[in-house]
Amino acid sequence: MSNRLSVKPNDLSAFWMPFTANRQFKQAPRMLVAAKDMHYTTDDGRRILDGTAGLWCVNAGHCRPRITEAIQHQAAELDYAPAFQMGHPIVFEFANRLVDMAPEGMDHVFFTNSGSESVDTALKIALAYHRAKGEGSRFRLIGRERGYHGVNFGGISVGGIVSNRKMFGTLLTGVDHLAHTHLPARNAFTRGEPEHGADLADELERIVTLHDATTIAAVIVEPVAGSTGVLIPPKGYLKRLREICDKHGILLIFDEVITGFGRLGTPFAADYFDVVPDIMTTAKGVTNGVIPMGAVFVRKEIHDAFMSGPEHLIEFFHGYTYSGNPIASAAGIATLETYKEEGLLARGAELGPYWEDALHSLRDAPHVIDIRNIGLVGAVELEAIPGQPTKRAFSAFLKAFEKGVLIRTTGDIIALSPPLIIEKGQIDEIVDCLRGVLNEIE
Ligand code: PXG
Repeated sequence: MSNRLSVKPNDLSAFWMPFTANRQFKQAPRMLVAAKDMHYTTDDGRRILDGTAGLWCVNAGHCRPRITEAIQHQAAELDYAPAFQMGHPIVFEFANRLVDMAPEGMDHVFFTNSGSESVDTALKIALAYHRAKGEGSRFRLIGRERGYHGVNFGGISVGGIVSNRKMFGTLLTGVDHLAHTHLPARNAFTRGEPEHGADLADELERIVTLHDATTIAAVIVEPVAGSTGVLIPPKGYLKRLREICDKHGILLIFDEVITGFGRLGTPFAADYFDVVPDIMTTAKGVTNGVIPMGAVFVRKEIHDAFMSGPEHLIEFFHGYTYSGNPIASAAGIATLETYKEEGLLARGAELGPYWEDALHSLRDAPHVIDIRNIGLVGAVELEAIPGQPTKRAFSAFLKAFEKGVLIRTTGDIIALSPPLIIEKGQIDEIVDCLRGVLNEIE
């Protein structure tokens, strides 16, 4: 039966929902029917404060007129153009604007449709780059425990979230993992970057010694690990990784799908930590989450290594039907204009101290065993109910939704990443709601 006019609980079976407890949801659906700025509206007419920018993507807030209008206009003017061996002006314009705001030297951008595709694209660029340079023996990819790099086979191979990997066979071969950087015994309740753990980057030297540098193509990490529950890199950790990669000719890939476009109060995490990677994957905030799109930034030398051979030949055998789609590009340009006009890429830095104080005021609330924050990202880690991991945080999620605030949970960690347009009063609202939730749940 069509769901167009009304959605009733017994109409929900056809859609197999992603990363969802389908049976629980379909018994008690949580339906969003509209959104504006910092709020969603539910099908029963309640306003929900968005504490997660959708899924870490709606950085400028919801239904922003400039973005909506750009999409409407583009859809009426040029809806689709072939992406291979043809071009359209707006995607070139968008690429130029992205490169202008990217860290120094990241002069080229390859478009995809999601974070997962950006990651697999970046891994393929890394492998093909070494081969183009005559170093085809560099086939290994190094990820990190607890890393999230989307759900495609490359991404789950270098990723380190067990439940995302264990059901799916052998994955890519030739992959190794660094240790994660979560050291609660030493770093719990740290404000911002933790003091302890930079030495964990030296694990890369151990991996290099084991496999030999000439077999390693790239290391990929999230500068701040998001999905696993917000793990902030120890002071100096990323600089150390950069040094070790440089020493051994290994490419460093930052997966900035969450950290890109202002989440930390700088355009990219590379700016925040003052560490420039060789390849940077983005998605989500590149179009304010409104139209699916991803963008992979690469350094000039990497791009240029492909630009050899006869000029009529394709240099890189990779791309998607919707790479640089005109409507997504229009949404992207309007998104960048919105960020610029409203100073949103720096707002995480302005509001950061207020956000930090507000979050850490929950330190004495029931069940809380750690609080972490950076930019406009936060995590409140709860003690798991013995024998029932994830249950307590999931109850918190349901209770917060009931009370009118959208949060995300992963394991027993509450993750927060509001739109960058959030006001101080709304930060208080989120924190007050969480305090109420923590007092009420078991
Ligand atoms: N890399 C990183 C670092 C991500 O966070 C992806 C790749 C994949 O992006 P796509 O667009 O393929 O989903 C992500 C996605 C959460 C949550 O609440 C995080 C993501 C997606 C959905 C939920 O932690 N990150």
